Amino acid sequence: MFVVRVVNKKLFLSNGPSCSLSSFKSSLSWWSGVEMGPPDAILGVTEAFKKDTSDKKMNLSVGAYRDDDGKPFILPCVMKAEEILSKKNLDKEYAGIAGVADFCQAAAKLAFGDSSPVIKEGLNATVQGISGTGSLTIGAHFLAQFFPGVKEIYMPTPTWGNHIPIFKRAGLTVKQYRYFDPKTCGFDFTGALQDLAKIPEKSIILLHACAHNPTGVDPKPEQWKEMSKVIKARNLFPFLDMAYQGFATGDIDRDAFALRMLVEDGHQVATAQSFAKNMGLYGERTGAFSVVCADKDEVARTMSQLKIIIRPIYSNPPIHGARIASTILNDPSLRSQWLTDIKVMSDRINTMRIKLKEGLKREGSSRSWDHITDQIGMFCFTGMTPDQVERLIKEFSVYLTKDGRISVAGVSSKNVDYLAHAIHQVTK
Ligand code: CBA
Repeated sequence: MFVVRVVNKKLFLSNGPSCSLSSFKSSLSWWSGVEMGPPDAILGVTEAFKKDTSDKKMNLSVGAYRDDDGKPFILPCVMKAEEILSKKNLDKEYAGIAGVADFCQAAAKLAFGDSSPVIKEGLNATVQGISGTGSLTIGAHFLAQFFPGVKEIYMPTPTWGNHIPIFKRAGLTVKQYRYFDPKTCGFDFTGALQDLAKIPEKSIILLHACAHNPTGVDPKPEQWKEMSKVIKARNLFPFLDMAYQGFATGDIDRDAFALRMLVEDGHQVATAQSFAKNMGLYGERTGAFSVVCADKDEVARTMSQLKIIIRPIYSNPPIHGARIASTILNDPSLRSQWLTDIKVMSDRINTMRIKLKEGLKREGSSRSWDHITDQIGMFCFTGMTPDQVERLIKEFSVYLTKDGRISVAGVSSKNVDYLAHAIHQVTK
């Protein structure tokens, strides 16, 4: 066996001559068969944006809130929570495998509601996750291992691109149901109901709890109720991705309607929460996965298995974001500041929707852009084609995903007119 040492970029093998790393033949490398992968459909756009030198450039790809100066926004409630935390001189010890306990309980209460029987009777098995993505991943692995029905998950068409690999990699088969109607740029209620009614019994259905990504189109409460009936009739297991609570309507309780209604209807649900958007804790990676159990014994058994899933992946989650979120959620005055902060963000997004629509009219666009103001949440699914998107990027330095989605949260009163002009130029 060779002993390999690298000194000054030279590779030394104890039983042979030394050779330079740069002259190392690629055919001899372990990694010569690694093919170049495509850039991420969403995060890859930001990489291209960064290289653009235009002073007019706009990054409307990733769902990240910006203030009206186009700057990242630290929520005032988060700044106050950080002050409180720094005065506490807390240590940096590991959290338990399931995360910061106060945070987990506060997150579950936020999703299900304080008065929910799930909370009152302690029927939630909740663990902290690495933001929404990590929480979905824990859930996906749990379902892949323990879901007693069909190991198939049905997702809306379209859905957030990352849903598909998250669930596939966990071992579930990913299938789809109709959701968005390109003709109306709205919810395809009839198509969705027809498809749900055909899903094999005892399968899993993925639902966006609110502010559907990428379409910005949510079912109305009465449509949710109809869907709940079909989900019940087919005996499906609903898994709700709740990445935008507060961002759809500016009201955290209204945005929890679908989840709470499903629970009231007797569905045993799972949910993945993210605090990236509604607390602006993007890089802190703060989230939670909850699954509703029948009794406390089931909760204990489920918690034990969730911990077994988490331990080999990352042992235990980061503590800082969870402490911030828990401080905000558990302190009445910070919590009310948070509700104001959310409203500020969602109101600004709505103002940008109105201004963009007005701008397109002013530009002379004869198209209907009503969906810009009808859709909700961070995104607008504009209906632009991939060719039009390409022109927007190349000719106007306006960066967005190929599916025509724009993050309205990235538009400001300073560039909304430029955006309207650019969109009109490529769509007229
Ligand atoms: N679920 C949905 C429906 C999402 O849109 C996102 C974020 C997440 C995960 C989960 P996180 O792990 O950061 O908590 O979010 N989606 C994006 O905002 C972006 O953050 C988006 O632009 O689509 C992303 O990662 O793609």
